[in-house]
Amino acid sequence: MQIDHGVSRWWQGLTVAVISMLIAGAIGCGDSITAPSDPVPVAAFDGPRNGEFLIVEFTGTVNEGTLILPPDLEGIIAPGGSVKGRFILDPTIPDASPDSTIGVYTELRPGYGMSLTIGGAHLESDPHSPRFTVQVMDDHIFGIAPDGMDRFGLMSFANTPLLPSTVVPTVFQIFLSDPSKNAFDTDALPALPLDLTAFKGTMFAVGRIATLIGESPRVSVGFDIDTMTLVEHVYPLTVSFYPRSLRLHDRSLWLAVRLQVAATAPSELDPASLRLVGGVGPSPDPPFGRDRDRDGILEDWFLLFPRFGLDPYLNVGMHELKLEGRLRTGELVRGWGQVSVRRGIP
Ligand SMILES: [Ca+2]
Ligand SMILES: [Ca+2]
Repeated sequence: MQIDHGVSRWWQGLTVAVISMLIAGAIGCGDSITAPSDPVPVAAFDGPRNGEFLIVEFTGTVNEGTLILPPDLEGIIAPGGSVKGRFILDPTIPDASPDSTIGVYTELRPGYGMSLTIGGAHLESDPHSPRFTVQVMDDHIFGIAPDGMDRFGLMSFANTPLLPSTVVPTVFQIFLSDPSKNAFDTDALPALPLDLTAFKGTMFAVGRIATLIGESPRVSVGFDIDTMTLVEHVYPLTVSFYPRSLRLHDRSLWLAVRLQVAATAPSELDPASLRLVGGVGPSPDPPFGRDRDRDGILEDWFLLFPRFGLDPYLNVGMHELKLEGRLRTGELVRGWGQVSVRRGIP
């Protein structure tokens, strides 16, 4: 939804004085937030609610290896079928292994993990309680590599059923292997996407979904990885709304938003790119900032969003409103802030 230009002119009369009153809490901030309602479920592979993350997509092909399918997936997955998936990881997560030849980056927070559409079937890391590990081997010596190997591994140990079947694969993994040991020089998380030419060759860029032997019903599907693409680098945004309590159909012209960008100064943000609840853009007036420590860098930004534009998205109760935009360098910023909504003014 775009904001009409005639509406934009309403903003021209707003002065810094008004915004200052707002920031000082002089108007509209009297209502406290009521108890939060049930937490909003994490959207499947839209990423975590509050964290920095990368979204990397891959494509591939079901290979000619062992194929075991439960009856309800017969004909839905077949050799040569297409594979498309993504993984979501935090590029700042620390290495849990002191061994300098292997990096172990384990994610238990909701929203991280990987997903896969294979033929007509779909699988994801558990969106609420993932057990997702990224493994980076650099000249690492282990069972199948007595002379050492470089390898990038993705492993998801807690998964949803492989829909439309009820089978839950315990094994959901991807390995990009380089026996020449040239792919990595350290066990640090590499820049993504990876150059797959470093891993090309028979069985050097493969994935598998499977149940463990003894689990029933059984599934085992192997696939080759053909491409890898970085889709987004997302930074969290801290968002607060003023006022924090709204009435439906309020005649107020605006809702003020205070925002902070983690890991970067808000001046790196492109204010015109911001969209509230997916479609409402801010006033074109320059954001008003606050320099708490008087070092010349604004820590907070205040922007105004047209209040009436939000009504189609609101009903009575607690809401977490999403604010999304881009840094001037192109990365996505995303955050949620709470407002409570009361019945409309008659
Ligand atoms: Ca290590
Ligand atoms: Ca190496």
